[in-house]
Amino acid sequence: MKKVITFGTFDLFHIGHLRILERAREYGDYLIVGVSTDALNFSKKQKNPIYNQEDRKKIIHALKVVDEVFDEESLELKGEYIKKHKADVLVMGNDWEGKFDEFKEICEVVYLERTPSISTTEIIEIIKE
Ligand code: C2G
Repeated sequence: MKKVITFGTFDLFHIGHLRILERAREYGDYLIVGVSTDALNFSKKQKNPIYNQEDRKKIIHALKVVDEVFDEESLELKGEYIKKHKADVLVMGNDWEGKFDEFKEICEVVYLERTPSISTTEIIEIIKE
């Protein structure tokens, strides 16, 4: 079985999130998703996500293309997560292009094009206006 792993916050779940998960799943036959905890998100973006980590995980877990979810507690643990889950492929959006090349020693690393014209940040801005 070929296992694929990917990571993200997936706040205010939208079509860009769905598309990357669908495309990630096509790289293997088992998709594992590390969902950033609220604390990790706060440390990255200095703000809390709109949806808490348990709700974000429930949404991701309910998707047909997702087989397993877990808490991504730290960006520094990515190598450990890849090894622990025995992932063959790491998939990330190309906003992270080149950032995870060090893991090419332990698995295949693939960056996929982001879906244009949609992001959680933009959705929040539009609603605020
Ligand atoms: N994404 C996409 N198209 C968009 C928006 C997002 O393909 N229009 C992808 C991102 O490239 C990422 C995934 O969806 O691969 C999740 O995006 P975010 O929730 O923004 O994830 P982020 O906060 O960048 O967390 O360890 C890495 C982090 O956990 C990634």
